[in-house]
Amino acid sequence: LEAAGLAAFRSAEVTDAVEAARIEFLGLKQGRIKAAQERLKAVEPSDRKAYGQRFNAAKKALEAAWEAAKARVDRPSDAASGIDVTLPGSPRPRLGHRHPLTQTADELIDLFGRLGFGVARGPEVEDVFHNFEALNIPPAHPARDPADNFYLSDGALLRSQTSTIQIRVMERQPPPVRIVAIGRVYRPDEVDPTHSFMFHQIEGLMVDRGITMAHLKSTLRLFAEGYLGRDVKIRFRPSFFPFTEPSVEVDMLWHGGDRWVEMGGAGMVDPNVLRAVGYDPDEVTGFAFGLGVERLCMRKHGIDDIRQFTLNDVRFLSQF
Ligand code: FA5
Repeated sequence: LEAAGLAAFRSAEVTDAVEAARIEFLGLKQGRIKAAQERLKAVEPSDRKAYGQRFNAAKKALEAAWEAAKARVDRPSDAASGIDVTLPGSPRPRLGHRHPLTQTADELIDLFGRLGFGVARGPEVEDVFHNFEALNIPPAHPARDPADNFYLSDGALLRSQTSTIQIRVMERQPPPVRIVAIGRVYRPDEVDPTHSFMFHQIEGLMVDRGITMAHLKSTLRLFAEGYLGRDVKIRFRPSFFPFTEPSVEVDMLWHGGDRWVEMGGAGMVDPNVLRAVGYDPDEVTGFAFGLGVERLCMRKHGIDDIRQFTLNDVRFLSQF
């Protein structure tokens, strides 16, 4: 009896099995120990002492085995929990970090912050008024073409440029204004190493009395030197945007490179735009610019394909 009981408690690996063994051997009503105790009455008086001693020892041993089994299943052994404590410690998990574009955005905001620019935001789902109308883009203008925009419904679309934020900021506050805004924009462009259907722009806007192209150029030069280094050159090429007049394309050349690279557009805020938000173009003037964030990041880090930013390849991401 004792040997059978000990074996039952030792082999029990879960609480239910321990309890089953307890009931079989130590149960107060039908347990085998109880039955053995009953049999004590029938033992010849001469043998009773020896039988009693043997009985007590067995009972004690089984009770101890029960306690041990309970302790064992309550706190599973390392083997039962699948942990091998004899293995060497695992290597420290590698720390993640922010996406290169997030790092770039933070850096740009910091640089413009030092030039006195605050930060603005605007919605990615825009209405036709903020994306076109207030930006002096009339209804028949080709920039509104459904083939060049992601329309969601009749009056709503995914913004195609961060210039929408210029309007939202000026609607909210009177001049002077000095802000930058970074955000996603969407265009059904064909994807290639330098074009994506979703990318980021950093928009800048400064409106005050007496703002000129000279302020625009020196702001962008200070920014370019801060971001890419002292030896960077910037160049303005005449261009056209409905919301600026005059308008320029901003090119940059650096580190003795042999090629000017287009970074974005800029210009003096068109008087029609100032009027659309209730500013008086006879009182204030302003400049605005919009630069491609991916392009800036790619130039700085020598990234040759814009698709890398969204592939989520850790071998790429871990380099930043
Ligand atoms: C604009 O979007 C104007 N809103 C910029 C502007 C702002 C002009 C304020 C005047 C005043 P543009 O379409 O050229 O301009 O785009 C600006 C920059 O965004 C480009 O120079 C380029 O760096 C980036 N860009 C444009 N299309 C893509 C694309 N498909 N993928 C990645 N970057 C792009």
